[in-house]
Amino acid sequence: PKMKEERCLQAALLCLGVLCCSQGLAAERPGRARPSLHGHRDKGKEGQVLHRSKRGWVWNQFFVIEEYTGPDPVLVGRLHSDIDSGDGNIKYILSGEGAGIIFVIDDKSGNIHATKTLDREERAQYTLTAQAVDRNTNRPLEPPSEFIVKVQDINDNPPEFLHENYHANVPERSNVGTSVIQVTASDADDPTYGNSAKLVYSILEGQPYFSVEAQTGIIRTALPNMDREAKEEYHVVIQAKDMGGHMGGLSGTTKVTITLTDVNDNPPKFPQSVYQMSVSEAAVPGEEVGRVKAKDPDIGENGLVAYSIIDGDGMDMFEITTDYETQEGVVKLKKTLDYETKKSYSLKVEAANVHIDPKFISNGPFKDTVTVKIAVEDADEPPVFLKPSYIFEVQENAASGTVVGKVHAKDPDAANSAIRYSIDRHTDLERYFVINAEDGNIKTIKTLDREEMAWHNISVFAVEVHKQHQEAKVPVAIKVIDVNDNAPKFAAAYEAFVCENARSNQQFITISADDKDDSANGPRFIFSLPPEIIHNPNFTLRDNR
Ligand SMILES: *[C@@H]1O[C@H](CO)[C@@H](O)[C@H](O)[C@H]1NC(C)=O
Ligand SMILES: CC(=O)N[C@H]1CO[C@H](CO)[C@@H](O)[C@@H]1O
Ligand SMILES: [Ca+2]
Repeated sequence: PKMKEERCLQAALLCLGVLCCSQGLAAERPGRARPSLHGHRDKGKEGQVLHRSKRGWVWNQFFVIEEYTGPDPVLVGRLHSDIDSGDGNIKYILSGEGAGIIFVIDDKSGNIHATKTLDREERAQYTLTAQAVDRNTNRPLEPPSEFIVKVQDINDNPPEFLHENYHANVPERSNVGTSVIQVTASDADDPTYGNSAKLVYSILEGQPYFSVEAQTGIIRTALPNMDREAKEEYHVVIQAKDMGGHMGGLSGTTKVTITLTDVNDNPPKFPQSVYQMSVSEAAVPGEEVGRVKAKDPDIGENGLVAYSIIDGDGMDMFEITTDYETQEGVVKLKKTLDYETKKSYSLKVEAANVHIDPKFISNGPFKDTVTVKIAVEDADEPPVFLKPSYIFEVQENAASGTVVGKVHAKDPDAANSAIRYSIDRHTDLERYFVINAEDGNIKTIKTLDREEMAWHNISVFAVEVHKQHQEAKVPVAIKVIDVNDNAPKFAAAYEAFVCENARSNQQFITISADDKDDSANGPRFIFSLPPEIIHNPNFTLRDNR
């Protein structure tokens, strides 16, 4: 009831003024302070009087409070003509927007009532026409006049944010006061009247990390050095309150999820100071030896790490590459190792961020180093011949059992196991040779004929006594040295003819010979006539040397 009383009083104060003139209508806009006021105060109902003066109708605006829910229709105002003497001869007629439906007029008293609750946010004003006619003749007594009923705002709408939820990003470690996002609320109430739509923003949740500007709704960072690696997401609740934020105002809230985005504020760090790795001396170059990983809590390119070997006695033997998928440094073998030569290596490996933000250079250096110790493991290696190949010589026709030469192989492993030799039988099908399994001496077991086979190219195996799968093979070329064991032979059986009375010294045949032995034991040949014709004066032989 108290509230109702206040509203009625408010309505009563919103009255209508009238000025007069002799002819026609004069309009005046008195605003909220009215120069002439005829307030009629009936019991419990208030209204305004639209007055007729000698100068005709002067209208003003009627005001009716919105959302009025009293028991009786609310009195909007009252039409009154100066020529109305109160005898009931004048009839007031209302037409226009809402006439007869929302607004009804008592045609005798001129009182206008609103029959329905009005909502300013739905419709803020109605244009109506007032007319005064003679009740008996219906003759207009005044020219019709338009007037407006304005629906007076009350604060019946809370502020509403444009979005129920907002999402925003701001880089971690931003300076205090960095703008994050602007949230905006709207209020359906009349922004031109009172404070019903005057909004003030405040932060309900999210302090001390963020703040909001009361007038603009701009959210800013409020704490220095916020660290994404410590906390990435913040839930902020912003309130908008009307009535300028004062008590009794209506409010609305919105949730803002703020995510800190990453900056490169953390250097990579190895979790340990030494890595131990091992690799077999049998490993081939390019083989992976092991991996190291420096941890970087940053993400994306801020966490990218590249690895390099910056020092150590293994710089020539090993290399490191970066596996960008796993962010690991991959140590690989560059050259073949030999356990018997060097049993361990040491590397100094550096991990460095690829992208460095100059703003955070003081958090650096953005790199770290670690020692990688690599042990070379002894591999079970096959025997090794002292030479990659052997060439021996043996005279043809030499007695079976003649020594051709000696091969020698060694087990390179620390175990240095004993070696056994054998001839690859596929390379000595005729079995010209044998080898002493223990000392590697090769001997003939047949006489050799250079003219039949000048080279015997065979292969010799060496195996470890206890690990027969560890086998090596070496080529052994045996050259058969020539012995002059072949007489020259005439190339053909010669037959020659010579005419009688041939001249003396006439050449009538040339003969030649060849020899199976090699050049040292072959030509030049010496030709001579056999003794039985050596004294025959009729023929001579000349050596064509
Ligand atoms: C055997 O080896 C020697 C020396 O490597 C080579 O000159 C010769 O041509 C080889 N003979 C055969 C039949 O392979
Ligand atoms: C030894 C020999 O046969 N000599 C002969 C050489 O030629 C003359 C003339 O034809 C002969 O009379 C020889 O007997
Ligand atoms: Ca980093």
